[in-house]
Amino acid sequence: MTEQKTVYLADYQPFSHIVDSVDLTFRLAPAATRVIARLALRPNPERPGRNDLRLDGEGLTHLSCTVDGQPVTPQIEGHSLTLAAKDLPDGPFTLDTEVEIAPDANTALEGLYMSNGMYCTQCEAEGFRKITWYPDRPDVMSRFKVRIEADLPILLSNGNPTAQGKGWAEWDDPWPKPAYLFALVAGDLRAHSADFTTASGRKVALNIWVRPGDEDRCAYAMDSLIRSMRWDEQVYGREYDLDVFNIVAVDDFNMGAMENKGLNIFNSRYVLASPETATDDDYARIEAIIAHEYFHNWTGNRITCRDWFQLCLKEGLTVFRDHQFSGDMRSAAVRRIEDVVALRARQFREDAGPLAHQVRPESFVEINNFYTATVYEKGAEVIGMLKSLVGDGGYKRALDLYFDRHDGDAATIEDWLKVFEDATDRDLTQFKLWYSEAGTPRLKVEDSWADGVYTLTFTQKNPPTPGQPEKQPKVIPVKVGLLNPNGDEVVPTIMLEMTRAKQSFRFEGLAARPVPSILRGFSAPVVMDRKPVAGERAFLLAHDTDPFNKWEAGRALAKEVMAEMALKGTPVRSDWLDAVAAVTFDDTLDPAFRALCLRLPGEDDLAQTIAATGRIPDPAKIHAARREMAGALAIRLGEGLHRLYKELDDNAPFSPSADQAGRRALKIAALQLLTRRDGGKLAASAFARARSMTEEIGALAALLDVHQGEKELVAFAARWGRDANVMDKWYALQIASAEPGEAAVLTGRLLETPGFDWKNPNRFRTVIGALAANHAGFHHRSGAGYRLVADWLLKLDPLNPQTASRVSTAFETWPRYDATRRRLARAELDRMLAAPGLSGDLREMLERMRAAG
Ligand code: B3K
Ligand code: ZN
Repeated sequence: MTEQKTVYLADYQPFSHIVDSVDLTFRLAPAATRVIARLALRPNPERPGRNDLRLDGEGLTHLSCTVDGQPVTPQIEGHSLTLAAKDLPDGPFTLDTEVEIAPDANTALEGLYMSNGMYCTQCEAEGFRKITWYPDRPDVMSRFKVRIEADLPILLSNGNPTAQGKGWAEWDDPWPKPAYLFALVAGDLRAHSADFTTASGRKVALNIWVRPGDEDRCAYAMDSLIRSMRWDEQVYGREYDLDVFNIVAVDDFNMGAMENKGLNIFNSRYVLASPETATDDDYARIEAIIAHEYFHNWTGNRITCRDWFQLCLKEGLTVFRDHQFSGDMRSAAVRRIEDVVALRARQFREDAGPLAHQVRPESFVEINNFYTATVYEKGAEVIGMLKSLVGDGGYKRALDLYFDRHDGDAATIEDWLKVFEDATDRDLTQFKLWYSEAGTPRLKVEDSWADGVYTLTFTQKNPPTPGQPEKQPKVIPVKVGLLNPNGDEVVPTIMLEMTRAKQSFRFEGLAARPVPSILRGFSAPVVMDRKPVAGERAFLLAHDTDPFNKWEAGRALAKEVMAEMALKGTPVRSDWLDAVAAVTFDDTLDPAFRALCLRLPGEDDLAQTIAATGRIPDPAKIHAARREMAGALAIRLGEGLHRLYKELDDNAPFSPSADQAGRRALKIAALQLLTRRDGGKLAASAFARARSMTEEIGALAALLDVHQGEKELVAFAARWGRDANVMDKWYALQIASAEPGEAAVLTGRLLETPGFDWKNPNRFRTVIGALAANHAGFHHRSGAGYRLVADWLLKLDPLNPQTASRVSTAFETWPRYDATRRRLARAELDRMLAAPGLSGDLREMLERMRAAG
């Protein structure tokens, strides 16, 4: 069991010693790997007096320890090794330790572990302590040299290779780094290789390492890497700084990928792609994650975090950078819409529930529980606002200063904000509240028109969150444009800067009362409250020049209609149907954008919206309303839908380009609606003719949606049964389209299928995640969904606490439902909490969720 201890930001103290260098030798063996470490240490002048040396270590079999060659007997207690100050030299000294670890018994996938016969590591946040005794904290940066001994063909670590022979290899990383960026990989791997020459002429060897047979599925990841490297040079002036850059694909991995210096380790799902196996969404995700991890080389590795409370310093910024990159590579408008959809689905949901926390938390029990949508996605939004406030030029000056001033540092949010203050002369005291106060602000918008003056009045409310009952007004950049009644833009986008609880802005010189387009580009992560003005949303969907707000108008209208249907049982509204029809058949619009407009709001999203207005969402009614809307839309779009489908169903050779992906998205959206009318004829033939995974999965989804597709499911499994990452789609799709009352049973059955490897994080997350995402199924009033998820969390937790803990967020919305559902969910939370031997990871999450009622 993990030690349960709360850590506080306020308690930060620099480490007692400086680690000038680290020399590691690994003698790899599955059950008994020897780790020999030599640390060059000296007292840290920032910590006056003589201090004990306390190193972290977890699950290590301690073998020996010497100081300057003399055996010493350290005190080993809990998860630390301590050498008393009196036994240590007052100047530089060498500490040698030797431990043994068992990678093959490591099911938590943190530290050094094995995946399909290959050794690999995951050290962020605190996994290095499972490898050797070390000050496992990000502000201790040191120069690492590594020697690996193993009877395996490929032996990799960070930095540059310096020497190798049969059964051994040596690596040297010239850049000081914290231990969480350490990595080691050893196995029988094949490379997909390429070269890159940096702007200043440095030659870099690029390799993507995969299992034999997967080499031909790496081209897109490699192409994404090369584009990322170029982009970071061009946009941020950041060059790569080693002779090699290695990426390794691993099948058992707790998250997406990891930015280890010079040796990124990836979940194989986010590397391997071919048209037959990867959907367009997979391609986009691979591009984004490859870029994200690469961008960390500067924002995370060269400049790291002082402590884990500063996690958003590297994650928020790196997400912001990968969003910018994807926007430049693809349609920026479509990317922005997708990012906001994800932000609302994950971060707004988190912010509205018992797990709400600050972008920079001030305390934690298990740091792995804070790799959240708030730290990542809201962290990125906060930077987007900062950029809007200081302008593109100010942003560039601030970032240049950041890299200049802090290269080689372990920095803080204060350091980050200071470069903006120094580069732009702006006081960011109030802005900093975005980092220290949790919760999604609500922005009420009212307008008036009198004597030729148009006035917009904004009121902000910052709702209470756990531990933060009172909030202060925030700085909110509100980008606004105004349209005149015939649809022309009369005031192009301007930024209104809101700093008080209530504020009005006046517009003069307008001939008629304008229609406002507010929060263009989603300029702040807030929920906008605006009483629907008849016809305004349909008008904006037709005329807004800001693509985000154009889409947003349609989305808001759809949500309004769906909420009325679910709450009052009203029929589908024809103004919504007409507005969507107009966009669907507007050939002047980007197909990807039209596909987004055809996508109905999610059921969980609607439940959240309903709950936020103090009402109780009924999952069954929301589900029925959504289906009814889809059915009505299929009828309203009529024959035009068929024409559209035919028109998009061309024979162009496959390309993963955003353009083609957009056409495919619209084609599949059309197919899914058509299937509601023809009972599946077209979809069955589309499945048979599919030339890409996007088409194959799109047709299958359409069939399952109307309870067809049995034959196709069998064919899919026969074809892809040996490819676990592809089969994940097969599992997810079935659970997603299961009837609410059957979803849990089906999920249980799939988990129990012989050969289904639920211990693999991808499998577990896919299947349980699909049930959690089947809103009406997970929240079914029988309680079967809650029970099944709880059973499986309890089963996984002893093996892999991190993944169990992450998946437990399925329960984070429980307080928003009716008394019966709340009672059922609470009982499951209590049952899990009472389980003996619960991990610290899962316990912290369950306790925080349980505290909500
Ligand atoms: N930095 C890693 C995440 C580590 C998660 C540790 N539980 C991946 C990323 O954000 O790029
Ligand atoms: Zn990251």
